[in-house]
Amino acid sequence: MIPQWRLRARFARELSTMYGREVPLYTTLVQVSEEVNRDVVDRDGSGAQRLGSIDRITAERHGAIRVGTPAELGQVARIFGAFGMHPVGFYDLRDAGGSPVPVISTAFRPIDAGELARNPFRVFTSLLATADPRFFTADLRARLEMFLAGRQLFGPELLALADRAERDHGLPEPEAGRFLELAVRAFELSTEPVDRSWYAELEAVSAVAADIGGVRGTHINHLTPRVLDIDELYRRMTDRGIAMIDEIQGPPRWHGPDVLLRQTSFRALAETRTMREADGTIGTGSLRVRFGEVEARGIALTPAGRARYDALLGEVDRRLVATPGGVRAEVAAEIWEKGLPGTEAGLREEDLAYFAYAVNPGRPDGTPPGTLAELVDRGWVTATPIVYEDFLPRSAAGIFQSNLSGTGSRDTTQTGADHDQAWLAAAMGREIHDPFELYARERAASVATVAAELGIPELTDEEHR
Ligand code: OOG
Ligand code: NI
Repeated sequence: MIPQWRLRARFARELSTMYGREVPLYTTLVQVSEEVNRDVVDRDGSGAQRLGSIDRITAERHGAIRVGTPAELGQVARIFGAFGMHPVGFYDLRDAGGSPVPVISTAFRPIDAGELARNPFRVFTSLLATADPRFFTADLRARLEMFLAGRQLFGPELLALADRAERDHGLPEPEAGRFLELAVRAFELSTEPVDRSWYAELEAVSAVAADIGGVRGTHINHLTPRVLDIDELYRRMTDRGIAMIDEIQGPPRWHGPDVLLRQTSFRALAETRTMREADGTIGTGSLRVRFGEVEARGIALTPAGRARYDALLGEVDRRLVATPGGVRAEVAAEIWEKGLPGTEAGLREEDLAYFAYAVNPGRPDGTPPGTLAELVDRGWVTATPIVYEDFLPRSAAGIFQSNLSGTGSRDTTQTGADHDQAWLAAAMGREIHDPFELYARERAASVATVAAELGIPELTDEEHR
């Protein structure tokens, strides 16, 4: 029996091979990321691995896909469920940032610490909001939903193997190999001709709507390796003459600990595609739908830390409006120095970030103190940061937007369709986990272990609530 985590690791590896074959610039991105990671480990030693082992980081990827209907999303959930990847978090990109995208999203990923350490593969998954009248007129919506209802993204054999793997927590060979082959193929770019006028009609609303509803398949639209120094990666890619998007999304470079997530990407490349013309003849055209992204991950923030992050972003925006010509990265770094503690200890003391606790093998003798803060201060217990495993709505919108050819159109006199997390969960028939709860659970479990080992039954992470 091949356990789910091995299936997941193979899935990530095989998708990466497929994507690298089809989008060679992605392979360059992976190579440069690996070079940077080696250099950072040489430079910083074990400190470089404070947020995950180099083995985890080298294998670490996220991908993104987009689907058109709740039924398709439900099938995606079954396939990812087979790999031990569960929906976490809710992202509404219809209002995020300057040019809105007609999707709501979640991310499929492992949810417990052991599984994440084995292989953290995650897929950001977006559902087209066909019912949102700001984007789709009643007529276009009806034709779009008809088109979507008539396609099949995943065949019965793939889905049956997925259900079996999820139920049995793995698959024997040769079924495992067959399952992986079908799963990878389902996320390749289809070679079927694209109906040019249908695609163009949707593109006028949003390039994302066309990418989802203008074709008869889904596809991985980017894969993202993890890098330990994203500023250095950005420099090296630019030195090679590769045009990256203008900015690194997320927190600025600063002297304090890495928190949350920083991302950047190269723009989608024009790829030749076969097109069906209005008169039925087959021609060629070119579409920009696949790109490459890279990310650096930091410490997961608590709700208070996240509120602080959002407030700091707002302050950066206001300052840039008030003083035009400012460089975002510089303004942001300056605001961050004042707005966020510059050390892990500071983040912990203000309960802005999550840490996992463990008894220090070299702890002192005597009677341990009774609070987590004192236990850490006096060397009884270590606090290791918990990695942020999720996404950021504003960064995600930025990644989407930087890859859109036009701004699309939106009727702002209409009221948006009411799609919240509960709606999305019901649409796919699965619970959506709350990221904060997952991090809090990991912290609480670590504290419970410390309490048991040190014989302090009353010790909890209460001081952090
Ligand atoms: C997803 C964009 C979001 C990220 O890393 O924030 C994303 C998409 O383009 O479909 O992947
Ligand atoms: Ni991404």
